[in-house]
Amino acid sequence: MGHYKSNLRDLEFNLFEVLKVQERLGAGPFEQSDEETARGVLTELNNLAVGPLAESFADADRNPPVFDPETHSATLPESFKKSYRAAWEGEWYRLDLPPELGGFGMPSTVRWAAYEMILGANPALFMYMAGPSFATVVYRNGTEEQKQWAKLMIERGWGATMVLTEPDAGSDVGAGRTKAVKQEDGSWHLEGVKRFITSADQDMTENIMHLVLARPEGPGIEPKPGTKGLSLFLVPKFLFDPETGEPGERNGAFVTNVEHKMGLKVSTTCELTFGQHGVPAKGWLLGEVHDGIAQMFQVIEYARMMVGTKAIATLSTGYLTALEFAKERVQSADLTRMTDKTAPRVSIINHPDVRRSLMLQKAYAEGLRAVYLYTASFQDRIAAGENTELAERVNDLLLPIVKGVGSERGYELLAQSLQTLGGSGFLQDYPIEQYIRDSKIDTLYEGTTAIQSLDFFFRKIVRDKGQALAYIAGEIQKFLEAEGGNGRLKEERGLLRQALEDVQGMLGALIGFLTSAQEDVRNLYKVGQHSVRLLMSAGDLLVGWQLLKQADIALAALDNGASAKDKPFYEGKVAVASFFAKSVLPELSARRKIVEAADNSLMDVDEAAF
Ligand code: ST9
Ligand code: FAD
Repeated sequence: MGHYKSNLRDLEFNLFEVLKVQERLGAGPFEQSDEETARGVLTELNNLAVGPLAESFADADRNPPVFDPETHSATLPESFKKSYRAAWEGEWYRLDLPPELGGFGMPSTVRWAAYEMILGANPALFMYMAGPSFATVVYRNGTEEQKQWAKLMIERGWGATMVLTEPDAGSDVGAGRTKAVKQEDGSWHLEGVKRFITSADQDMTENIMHLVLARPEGPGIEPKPGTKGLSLFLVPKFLFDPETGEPGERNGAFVTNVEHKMGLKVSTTCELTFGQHGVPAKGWLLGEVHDGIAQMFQVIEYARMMVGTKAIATLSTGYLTALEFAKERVQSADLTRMTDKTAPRVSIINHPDVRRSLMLQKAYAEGLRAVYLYTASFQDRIAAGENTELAERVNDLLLPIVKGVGSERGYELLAQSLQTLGGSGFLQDYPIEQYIRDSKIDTLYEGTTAIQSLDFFFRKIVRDKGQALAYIAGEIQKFLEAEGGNGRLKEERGLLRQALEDVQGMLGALIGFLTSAQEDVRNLYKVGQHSVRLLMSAGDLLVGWQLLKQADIALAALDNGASAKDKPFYEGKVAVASFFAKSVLPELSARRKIVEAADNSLMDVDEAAF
């Protein structure tokens, strides 16, 4: 058995008992699938994930890729390649493809539930499988010829990358300087250095298609500053026969370094240099429109969902590892008999503090899972053409929560998973230390937490004129008014009502600062000081709501005489919802007070005084 502990029961609960995805299957874009196929996909991927995919997780960490600067190539460990082959040969990448590219027509909810298991078992493996998924973006935006390339990318199993970051352009993508000079044959020559590019070299696929943001130059092209002046170019590692895809000459995009990292070591993080090794780096403008940042955001939105799901998947396996340990490890007497030196020693799950920590881990692991699957349910609505405009807005609003809150809480709570194991948690005998190292990246790439919080406030709330947010607040309100659970969990509903008011209060304060910035522009600093607090609080509100919604369903299942096997599962749902409402949601009132009392003294502190 590998390291990975999946939670298939909870995934199925979310999909079939909470979101009721079966009602969507068999119709419209999901015509090809039914409940049995969906359950079959989950079961098969579960077996694959806990088995062959998880198998190389530790080995590939201890024996990371080797970079050869002479040949500009990275060699991956054999154990990892074996896991990759197992995933590839199962053709699981087809889950992500539309039917016209050979996909299964499976809804986003089922897909992300399935991906959670791959991401929990071996996240880098999922990332190396980006080729077919990125090909769909090429297909959607490309010329007729590029649509054919997209098909070749899938058929021939190429790798793919997203190439934005440069040494001086990280969060600020618009500061990028890599340029693309137009050639007479319609192609472009790229020049510049990109940094931190995931999967930019590996020895598992015959070719790699780089999706590169660069500044176009040439006759008739007006330079524009910032992100709006960037275009998206397709730059293959090897030039290829456009009919067959057969790789030919080496293109001039060379990996010039592979970083040594804290974690996620088997995922190559590369410096990628264009046009500086005596060979031009040929690229082709995607779709012949200079709209690179909008095109790249189609990839970024997917990747942000992936990063959040990866973090939540890792927290879940961390929690289940801690739980198993806590049931077995015997240490100390029960607290009520602490003075009795002859009292029997108990397993540590009996200690109140261990319970508190485990229940908090469970709350975020299961609550955040519910949040990402709820988000995916709006992607299902978009695909089904159901109230598309609103569904897009809500999906957009929720993405920074999935990515920003998922990654922050995942990392924070994994420290608690490790703590549960005591000193043993610090050892490489258990996977949690690697989980922590591998998941730290989730708060950083695809937009740091601060960037997510600014996106959440300025773009997803203010620019949206609060429409998506009003929808979510309305849904929570409806839940509160429905008074489900036959009068049970009343106190918890009151706490949720208060949490909703607190988040609305924080938001009101930030909107006030934004408005008053028209008189004193420095009031914007107050927004900047508290945007992460707002994002994290909105995340807690959603987790609290989703857990209570699940508790209602669990109570009904218990009332209907749940099986002996299911009883503890449903009881756990009620317990965790109550625990979270009572021990986390009240914190939001204090956070609201902090936000409402915001001033700019922090901004007045001299740099030398830090
Ligand atoms: C990275 C990659 O970090 C890490 C992981 C790689 C993994 C790769 C593989 C993953 C996939 C694998 C799939 C495998 C599947 C296998 C299946 C197996 C079974 N939403 O606000 P403005 C656009 S990559 C949508 O003025 P600034 C929009 O077009 C590096 N669009 O921005 C907008 O125009 P308009 C990641 C958005 O001030 C335009 O941008 N790096 C959004 O110029 C300008 O907007 C980052 O993420 C949005 N939320 O620039 C950078 N926002 O307004 C982080 C903007 O007219 N920095 N647009 O609509 C940012 O995000 C900055 O906020 C900024 C600011 C760059 C956007
Ligand atoms: P900076 O932008 O310099 O940020 C430093 C700090 O300042 C952060 O805490 C940040 O939150 C804060 N900060 C910056 N601007 C603001 C602001 N306006 N307001 C508030 N705080 C701010 N990039 C790709 O293009 N493709 C990839 O495949 C890819 N993979 C990666 C893999 C790894 C392992 C790593 C480490 C990075 C990868 N990246 C990739 C790059 C990644 O997206 C960037 O590292 C990230 O966007 C942050 O940029 P930066 O590292 O330059 O940090």
